[in-house]
Amino acid sequence: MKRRNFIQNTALGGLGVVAGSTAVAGNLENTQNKTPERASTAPYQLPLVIATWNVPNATEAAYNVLNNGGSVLDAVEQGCRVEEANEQGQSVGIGGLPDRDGNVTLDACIMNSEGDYGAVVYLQNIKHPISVARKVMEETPHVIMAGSGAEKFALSQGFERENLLTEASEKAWKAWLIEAKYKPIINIENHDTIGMLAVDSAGNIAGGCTTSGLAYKMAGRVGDSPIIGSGLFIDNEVGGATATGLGEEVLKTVGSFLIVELMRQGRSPQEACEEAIGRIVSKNKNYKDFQVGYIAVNKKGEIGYYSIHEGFSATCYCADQNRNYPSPYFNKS
Ligand code: SD4
Repeated sequence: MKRRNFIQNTALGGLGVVAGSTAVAGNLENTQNKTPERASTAPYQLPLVIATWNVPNATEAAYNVLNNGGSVLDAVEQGCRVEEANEQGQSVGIGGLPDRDGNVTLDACIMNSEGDYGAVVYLQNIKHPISVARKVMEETPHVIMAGSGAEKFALSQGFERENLLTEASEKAWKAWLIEAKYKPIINIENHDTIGMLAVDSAGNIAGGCTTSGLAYKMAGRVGDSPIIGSGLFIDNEVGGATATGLGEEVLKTVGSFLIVELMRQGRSPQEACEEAIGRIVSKNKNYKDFQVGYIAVNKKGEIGYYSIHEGFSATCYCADQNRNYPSPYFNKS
């Protein structure tokens, strides 16, 4: 299903708020009936890579790094770079849809197995924010750099300045300007922000998350993706989680940290993702208007993925198979 259709279908649905673990479990069952292509809930053999949306080239690049003896950190960086460089992807890196003033502004973060973290927010003119985030982590005493300072730092590290607004994205923005509806449009294509988690054969975990954020956002807006604990969190003793969708809702519930902490308390990655989505929908009667999707992995190689609405998917390079799985979801109406 194209994500544009997904949004329309969502808007047409008459929804009632359903909260609580029984309702969530029931919905998962229904989804499984509709979508037999479900990843195993049993632990996968390590190494593995899992990412948000249908991004087989990215998971393959990451898996190849692991297979060649590279680190989990290199794996997620290389995987994320594939989507950042893909001009067709209109929600990450070059080709990303701009804010409503026509500026492409990028957010990204990366976290290693030692608990170190680096991020850039509101970065312009640099195609690979995930790599700049890594430089922030490794080459500075800071964890987050923003805007023109982040750009200046990137240039000092040898990154090149380039125009990230492609013809296609400029055209889409100009069409949007005709009505210029203030409301952010999410889920406007069939893949989006990439959040990626990698686990090596020793069980070490790293993650990355990179996005151009919501299309036509207000200038200056920053989402969840670069914020530790919201768009991404890794605890090498437990597991990792990452998010996609309406960042404001992920931020308000500190979703990725929540998932990791739930796994620490004994929940499976699947149960933890469902609980984190349950936390959002039970607090927000407008959940029919936005999408959030989570993926998670634990140290044993169990994976989980769950979203509010149909249309989200996860790509897993697990057990030597690189496959995309439609996500089970909460809203069935
Ligand atoms: C944000 N979470 O900036 C990102 C956007 C996204 O699917 O993931 N869209 O809020």
